[in-house]
Amino acid sequence: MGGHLTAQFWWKEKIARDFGHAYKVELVYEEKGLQLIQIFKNPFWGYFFVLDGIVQFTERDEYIYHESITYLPASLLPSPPETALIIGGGDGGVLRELQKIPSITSITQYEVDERVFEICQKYFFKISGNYQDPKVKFAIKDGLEGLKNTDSESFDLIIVDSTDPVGPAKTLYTAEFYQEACRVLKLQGVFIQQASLPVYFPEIIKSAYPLVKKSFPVVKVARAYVPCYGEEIAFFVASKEDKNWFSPVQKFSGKFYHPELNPYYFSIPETWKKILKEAS
Ligand code: AG3
Repeated sequence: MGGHLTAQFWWKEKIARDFGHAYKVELVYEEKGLQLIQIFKNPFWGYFFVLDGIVQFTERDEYIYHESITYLPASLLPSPPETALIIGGGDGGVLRELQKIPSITSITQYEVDERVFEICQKYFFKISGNYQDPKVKFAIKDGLEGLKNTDSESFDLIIVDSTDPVGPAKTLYTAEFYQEACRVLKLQGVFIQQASLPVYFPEIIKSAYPLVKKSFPVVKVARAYVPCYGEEIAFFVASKEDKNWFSPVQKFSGKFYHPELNPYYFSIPETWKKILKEAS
């Protein structure tokens, strides 16, 4: 019989001093390196992946996040995307979605934490794209370092799929990073970066928003509800020219995303507008 002795306990992502988002779990794997990596198993969410105490994705709803961060920026391009850069994304979820886009000819990826990549390939191979694909150039590298060694106007899409700016991801929310990202973005390209959960962690979006705005001519804030985060997640969507935000030029459809959702992503509540106003 498949009986096992792993103990169940309540694990929580700490949100505030007096509040956490709790899951009843079994610990599947844990390792402390560049980041604390934890994999838990929960009957409702399936296996889920945690970095430095922050939930990154669950098997049950990762497609909502990965489709959003891929198709939303891709939908805004005047012609089908060919070249893409992923920064972070070591679980391979963004890669998987990009590989479904037939026009893509080249995908470059910089992931800073080799162990995130290796462990996800082992435990989450089902959600990962294919790293053997000859279109994929993958390197273990800090995203900012990677950008510095990249020619100007190289990419149609830049997708920054990192954890919140607490550990090694801090360099991805700096003025220098945004300047470099803007430099390597094609004139008609689109940049997207997850900006955490504004209702829970407004200080993240407040400190980064002015820096994004300083580097990119056009900056929008988008939102998506990814249930396992317990709150709406924000994205910075930035470009060098204005876009038709509500009516996408490129039409993609996934399990969650479809073109008519663009007005939803780009409509933010007054409370978020206030946060953005306080930021500038
Ligand atoms: N990265 C964004 C997770 C951040 C969520 N923040 C939080 N739970 N406080 C997801 C990586 C998936 N490829």
